[in-house]
Amino acid sequence: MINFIVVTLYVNALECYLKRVSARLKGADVKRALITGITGQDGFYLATLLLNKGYRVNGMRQALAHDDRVHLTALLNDIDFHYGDMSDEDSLNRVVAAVQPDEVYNLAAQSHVGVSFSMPEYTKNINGAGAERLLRAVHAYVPECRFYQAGTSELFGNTPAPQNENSPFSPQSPYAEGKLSAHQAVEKYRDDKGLFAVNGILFNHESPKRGDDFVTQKIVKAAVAIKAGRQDVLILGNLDAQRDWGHAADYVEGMWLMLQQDTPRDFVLASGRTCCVREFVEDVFAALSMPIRWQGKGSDEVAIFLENDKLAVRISSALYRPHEVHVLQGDPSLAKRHLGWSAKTSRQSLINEMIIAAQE
Ligand code: F7E
Repeated sequence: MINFIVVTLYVNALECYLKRVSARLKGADVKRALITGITGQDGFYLATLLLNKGYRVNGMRQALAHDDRVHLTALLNDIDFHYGDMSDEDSLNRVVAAVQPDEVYNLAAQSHVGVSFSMPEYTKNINGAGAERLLRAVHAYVPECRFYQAGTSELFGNTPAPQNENSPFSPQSPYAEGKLSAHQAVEKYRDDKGLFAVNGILFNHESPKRGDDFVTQKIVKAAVAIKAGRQDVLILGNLDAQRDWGHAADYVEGMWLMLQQDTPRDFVLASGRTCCVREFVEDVFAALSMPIRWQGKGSDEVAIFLENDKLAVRISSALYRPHEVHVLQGDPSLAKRHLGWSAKTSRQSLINEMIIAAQE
């Protein structure tokens, strides 16, 4: 059995490698993709998917003092990188004109909702005006190109769950305000200018590549460090927030599918399930065989390890957001019907995969 699995993995890897080599050799016949924000979590999974489909993948990256391609190490030789920035219209024009992409995936963003309250102007410039700059460049240089905009469930704010494509938007943060203007810019370029442009309204999606400041990765890495004796306690903000968490690898498949349709249309991608931060914490500690119990209320709530009564989690009110989005739970039925898409990875498998990666 093990031999069979090893051979299958080997054949799959060989097939992907041959597709990439043949894509490089075929040159002009091959589809060209441009991914902004390629150095983030979704950039890694999307680049991997497109390379395996034989695309020529171009990635836009910022000129930073450090090499920000750490997630992409395994793919460095397969991606063509271009310097550019969502705040710099000339750079976007230059990159789009040089690449002549068939498909653009705009994943670039200041993606941290909490940070957006401290940097509202910057966030709106990158997430909102930046998307419109890129749409302008695409419309000017490659009007036949298909355009994917990374939209977000944060657009719904506190609109009652479950949220779908018809639920009203009610942004609660500068992050969501910026994303709303990007969403509207996509509609404008699609409806008024005939561009094949779509908004993917994606609910939270995580993976071992998730940044350390997002709550899932923060919980997983802290729990692993506590187990290894490298950290004492996990400090969190609002435990009551409910999120619909899926695996990023599943969601990039949905992005690609949206651009393969006959007509452009916006879709919600979500698992359809939700749980609160508190439950996610319990699941992570349980997966590490370190069960906890909760006691107290509000900012005095704590979690205690059952085994030794030691403190596991406490709250810092500094980590609360000025405005919170309370319950996000997506209804992905339209994506299921039209794209044949669904979120395959369970929350438990996601947690297990993140734990294994954090332990390496
Ligand atoms: O927070 C609560 C926090 O920062 C999730 C981005 O990809 O998904 C992500 O945005 C929840 C919030 O993600 C801590 O208040 C409690 O309610 O992991 P997060 P997010 O804000 O949901 C959406 C769909 C996007 O589009 C975004 O780009 O967890 N929470 N304690 C905490 N959150 C953080 N970060 N840190 C805490 O200590």
